[in-house]
Amino acid sequence: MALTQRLEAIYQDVIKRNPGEAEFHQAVKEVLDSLGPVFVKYPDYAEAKIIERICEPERQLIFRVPWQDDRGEVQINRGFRVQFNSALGPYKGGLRFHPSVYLGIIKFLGFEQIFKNSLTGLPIGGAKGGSDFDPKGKSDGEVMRFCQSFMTELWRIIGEYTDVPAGDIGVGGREIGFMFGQYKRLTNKFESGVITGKGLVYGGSQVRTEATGYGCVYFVEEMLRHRKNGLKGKKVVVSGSGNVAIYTTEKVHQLGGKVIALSDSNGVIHDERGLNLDRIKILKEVERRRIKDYCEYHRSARFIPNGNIWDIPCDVAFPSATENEVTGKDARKLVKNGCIAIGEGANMPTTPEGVKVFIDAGIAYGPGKAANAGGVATSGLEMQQNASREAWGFAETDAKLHAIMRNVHQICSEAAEEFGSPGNLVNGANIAGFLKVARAMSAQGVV
Ligand code: NDP
Ligand code: 2IT
Repeated sequence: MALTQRLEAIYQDVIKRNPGEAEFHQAVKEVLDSLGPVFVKYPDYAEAKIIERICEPERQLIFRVPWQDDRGEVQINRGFRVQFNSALGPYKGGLRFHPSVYLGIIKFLGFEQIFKNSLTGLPIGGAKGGSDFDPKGKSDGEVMRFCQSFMTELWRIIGEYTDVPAGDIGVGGREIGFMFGQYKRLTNKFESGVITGKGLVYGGSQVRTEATGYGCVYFVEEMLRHRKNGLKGKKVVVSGSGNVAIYTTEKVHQLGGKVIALSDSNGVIHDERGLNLDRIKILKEVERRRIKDYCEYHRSARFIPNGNIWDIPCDVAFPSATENEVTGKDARKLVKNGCIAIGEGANMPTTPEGVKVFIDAGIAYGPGKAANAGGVATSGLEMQQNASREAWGFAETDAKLHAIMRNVHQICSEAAEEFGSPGNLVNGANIAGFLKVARAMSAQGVV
């Protein structure tokens, strides 16, 4: 069978075997579309059906999560953990708590995680998990009871050498603490390396909170540096107002750029004079409020209910909320308005049509699996510290994160060049991420 037909057949088979999982199909297609030149150079990988094996998760768990709300009413959610690939190390990837979660979302995220984790250069496999639980509007007690119930199922299949969860949308330091506490009770072990994103007083790593946002900005700065440019003086738009958006904003400000807009699922805040990050941190991290409340404190800012953040002209954009938040139309608008760089803090935030617009326009485009790898990379650094019972300082850990992001950029650029699409970091990330996993899988036999 000709190569393109073979790749198309693999894709059709994925659709057939995983019906109704549109996001998973989308993530697989993007990777398959990059791999043609790899199979020309390495026919052995096609022969050994490496890609077919990568598309099939090694193990998937779906479980009931019952808990009681503050009124004593019983609530039932669904929990997931997809252990996708362990060729490079223990399964590793975050947990997402959001009402939109279903198997197709967890599988797309787990699939992306395989390649992302490979790009970090650290010994970690790929996984993802989560629940359709909505933490919004829940009390601390409700969140704790939910997390304890979730871990009461999950603990059986995780472990320092097996599978190491962390945070994602709706899962931050509070939730990680509750889950670690329950794991400790169930196993009677203080197994630090079983989960990352822990608090600093009980085995967490410096910079993990900041890592995804900082890392994404380091990646964009690197793309711009190669174009003899930088973030200094740039007007920047960041979607979302969660963990990734906040620390993207912080690093952009440190490097001399100005973030003029942020958002949440209710709308957009915009201030051409630049946003005050201290206020945003208080609203979001301490008080757990909505982004529109920012305008109570800053009269020059306006709130645009249900607004489209990509309509706001900017030099650099960081989509940092959720999947498929940048459509083809949005991408055309960004390019038309003079945007020169995109750093994807979120996972798969741009639709395939939007990706094509960015690539065709030749702007600096950092796809999520490369640009947001700093979060999981610093989780890997947390695992290293836990294994050696060390705790590194902030500057030391940040320097390691910075070096990793520069290396991710370099290996993606080199792979893009070597396989015939110089500057195309989508192909570069998919190919560089794939090759390392493929080498490890080949060496480990038919598993
Ligand atoms: P948070 O829960 O801290 O924040 C999520 C933000 O995105 C909120 O502002 C939320 O708004 C918004 N958002 C989420 N879902 C939607 C939606 N369906 N429509 C509109 N807005 C939405 O999550 P993170 O900041 O941790 O994650 C953001 C993105 O970054 C995700 O794609 C995640 O997978 C990715 N990522 C995260 C990493 C990490 O270390 N945390 C690492 C790598 C990638 P609202 O409050 O209104 O829901
Ligand atoms: O998407 C991601 O890379 C994350 N949510 C972080 C995963 C991790 O294990 O730190």
